[in-house]
Amino acid sequence: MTNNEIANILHNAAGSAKPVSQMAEENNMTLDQAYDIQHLLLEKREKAGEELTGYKLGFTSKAKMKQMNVSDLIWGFLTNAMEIQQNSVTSFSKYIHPRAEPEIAFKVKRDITSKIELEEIPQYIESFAVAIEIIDSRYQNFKFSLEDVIADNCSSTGYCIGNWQPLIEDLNHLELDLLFDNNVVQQGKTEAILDNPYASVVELSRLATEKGLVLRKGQIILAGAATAAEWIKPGSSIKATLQGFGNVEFKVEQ
Ligand code: OOG
Ligand code: MG
Repeated sequence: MTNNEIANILHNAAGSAKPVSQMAEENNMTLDQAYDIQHLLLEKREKAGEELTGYKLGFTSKAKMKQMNVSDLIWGFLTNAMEIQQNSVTSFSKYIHPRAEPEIAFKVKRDITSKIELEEIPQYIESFAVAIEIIDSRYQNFKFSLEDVIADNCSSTGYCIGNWQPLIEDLNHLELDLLFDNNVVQQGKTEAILDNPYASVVELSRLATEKGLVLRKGQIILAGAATAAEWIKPGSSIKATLQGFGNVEFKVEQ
């Protein structure tokens, strides 16, 4: 299959909420090719009127790598159609088999055009917030190889961001939990994300600018889950709490 054929299958699977088979192995897909397919997905969404709002990282915590049995950092794109407003209601029927993850989001302060270092974070990032990501693999049984998941835009589906907070020097050692109907279902610590969530920004700056992409002022970055992901049940209230920095919540209707 051509890259565009694979991208069409994944694009339609997302649109119709119907899962498809993995395609990397039978097509001998390389990592570069997987990112090219991901880029075609972005073009298809842009053609349909969606706008790029930022990027996400995946497998930045050991809990996630272990859960999905994949051990390399991955990144994908986010669009405005994926945003879920705080305290709003989203419909379960839009998804195939959605999972939720507690995350930290960052907002870019100044265009990032090359790899930045940890010390430069305050020059390039203006704020952070507690966030929830909904991931919804387009593959049957939520099973994939590294190439398959990258081609599928790293399972990106939805994100909900809490109130933006001015940057603090050290984001480590904060409890970051996921709650369903106010019961804790996953408990994590911020440093589970690459030993320092700010390291996600550094990694993305390297990976994205290697591909010639600019991380634009105002765009958001999801640093990757601090814990394993939890299956979303229809009718639940999904909440993430970040110790000392509030929470973010939305509801999934039946
Ligand atoms: C891939 C996306 C992983 C994260 O935060 O680690 C991810 C998946 O598990 O489907 O979003
Ligand atoms: Mg995630």
